[in-house]
This record gives sequence, structure tokens and C-alpha cells, in this order.
Amino acid sequence: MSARKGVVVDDRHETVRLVEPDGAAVPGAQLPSPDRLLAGYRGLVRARRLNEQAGALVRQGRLAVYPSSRGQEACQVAAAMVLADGDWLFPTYRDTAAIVARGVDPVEVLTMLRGNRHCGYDVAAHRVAPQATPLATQLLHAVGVAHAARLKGEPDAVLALCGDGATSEGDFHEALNFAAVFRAPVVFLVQNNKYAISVPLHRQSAAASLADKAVGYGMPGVRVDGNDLAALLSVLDDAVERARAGDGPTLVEADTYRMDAHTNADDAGRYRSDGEVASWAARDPLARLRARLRADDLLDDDAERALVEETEQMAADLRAGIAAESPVDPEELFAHVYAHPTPQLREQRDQLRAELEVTP
Ligand SMILES: Cc1ncc(C[n+]2csc(CCOP(=O)(O)OP(=O)(O)O)c2C)c(N)n1
Repeated sequence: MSARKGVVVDDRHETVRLVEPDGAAVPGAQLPSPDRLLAGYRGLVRARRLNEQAGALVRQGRLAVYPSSRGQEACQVAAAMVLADGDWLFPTYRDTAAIVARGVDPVEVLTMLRGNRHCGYDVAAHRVAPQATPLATQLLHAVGVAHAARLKGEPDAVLALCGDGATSEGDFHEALNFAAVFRAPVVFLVQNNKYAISVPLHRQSAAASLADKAVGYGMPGVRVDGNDLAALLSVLDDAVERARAGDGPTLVEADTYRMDAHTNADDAGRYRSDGEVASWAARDPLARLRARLRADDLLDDDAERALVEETEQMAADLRAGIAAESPVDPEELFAHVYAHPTPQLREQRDQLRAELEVTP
């Protein structure tokens, strides 16, 4: 399907790529419009800064944890850009940057990672599900929402994100099978960043390519260069269009790499080499699109300076917003578990209350 707009190259597997790592356009590639590429570049720069700032907030003790998407920003930004306002996004714990690219305030998105009991943003207003930590559960929810939209005759499409490790989960199988049988308007975007924490892909799956899994479900599977924003936009546009037209789901595998550790609690140096990381740094999604835009005279020094200023403001607002957030009442821990708290919960609450009176 992607061959209609994109260019298929042979990179171990058939992979859609429009822009080479050095910024050169693949011969014959039909790139998205200049405006779209510029909007995408802005998204990439903001996403990178968000990743850096959130990492710093963890080191300052202001966030409990942050699963970084550095290196995967093109997937994050493209996932948001291909959706219309009425469409739904189903993200994982790693997809903070995609939610921000969809227009949600970074402070709201990071509220959950401060350890708050709620996800921090208005799920219905933004049409972004809460970030799922249990692997692949969000795929079933996404299919349910997509199926409901189809039954109600609504035009909305759904895009669900997951990692390569999540494709080994039973929920992945159930979600893709149901979606294909019922032609649910959903796009599954697997960010194949090569590791499930420390488990490399070859220990995770014996499939030659994760996109090949689509065949067994009876839906198209496309492998795309996940560090090429132009290719991602092209492939995902097609998939969303297909979903909206009633032609059913698509599985998209994005070939990318997690540049940071799994989270701040992980030491990636124990399971991957510096050489491997360096080889992916040379395929950086920002540098690639920047080189393309510069070569086409679509980006100059003034525009870059303005973008840096804007992005620094976003980071400053994020720091201030996280610092300003009011402290959470520890007793809230018990407030939203049951409508009528159990005797055990009441006992635990009383214990905590007594403890807090002694050591507030
Ligand atoms: C159902 C379930 N099993 C195990 C875990 C523990 N766990 C958290 S992240 C992770 C690795 C996931 O890897 P992948 O799906 O490739 O996503 P990535 O973290 O690389 O984005 C695991 C096993 C979990 N969160 N949920």
C-alpha cells in the first residue's frame, strides 16, 4: 500500500524510507508538503527538549520516573500529526512526547509520572487515552473504541502505540485479530526500538520482521524507517485513510532505537555496546530532517533561533508548572478505590492518618 506514495527500499527487510540519514531525498520520493515537514520539524525539536527536560526533572527528584523517547521522536510526532481532532490516540508510558505533540500541556501529561493517582489530562477532551503501563492492554481498548466508532457510523480513526516487546503479549494477538475480523478503523504503530528493557529483539521474536505478523491476521503490514519523519507521515497517512474509509486496520512497524536507557532505573550499558548506540546516533531523526529542510532552503538561522527560543520557553513553563503543583494529600490513596471503602482500607487509612500525626 505504501508504494503508492512512498519509496520502498531494501534494508534487510522491505522498509519505506523517503529521506536518507544524511538528509538526501531517496530518488523518486514524494515528500510531504514543506509546511507539513516544517511543522514536523518543530514537533521534533520540542519533543527532544521535552525528553531532556523530563530527564532533568527526574534527576532533581521532581518526577518519579521518565521513560524517554529520545531517538524515537519522529514516531512520536508523526503519530500525533496524522490524527484529526476527533481521532483517538492510545499511548504507552513511553509516549509522553506524542501526547504533547497532540497538543496536551506537558505539565498535565507529566502529572502521572510525579506519582499522582490520575493521568493528569482530560482524556475525553483531548481524545488521548491514559498512558498504559501494562504492556499491550491499550491495544484492546483502542480496538474497542474504534469498533464502537464504526458501529455508531462515526468517521473517527484510532492510532495505538506499542513497543516491540508488547508484540509478544496475548493482548496484542487478541487486539489485532478482533480488529481485522471486524474491520475496526485502527492503526497499530509498533515502535521497534530493539529492546524490551534489556531483552533484545532476537530474544523476543523469531519473526523476520514484526510487520510480517500482519499476514496472519489478514491485514496489511508495513515496515517504515522510524527515524524518517517524512516516511512515517506518508505511511501513517495511508493507514489512517484506509481505516477511515472502512477498509480496516493496518500494522505499521517503525524501525527505530531508544537512545536513552529504558528508564532512569536502568543501566543500558550492561546490555548494549557504545558502537551500537553510535550507529543509531548517526541516523538521528532531527539531524536528518534538518539537513533536508536546510538543503531545500526551508529552514534558516532565524527560523531555527525562533524555534529554540520557543522550545526553551516550553521547558521553562514545564519546570515552573511541575514545581508549582500543589502537594498530594496522602489520604487520597484510599479515596478512589471503592465507592464504599472496605474495613481493611478504612483500617489502613486510619493507620496512615495516625502515622502522619506523629511524622507529618
Ligand atoms: C503485562 C506486563 N508485563 C511486564 C511488564 C514489565 N515491563 C515494563 S516495560 C517492559 C518492556 C517493554 O518493552 P517494549 O514493549 O519493547 O517497549 P519499550 O519499553 O521498549 O518502549 C516490560 C517487560 C509490564 N509493564 N506489563
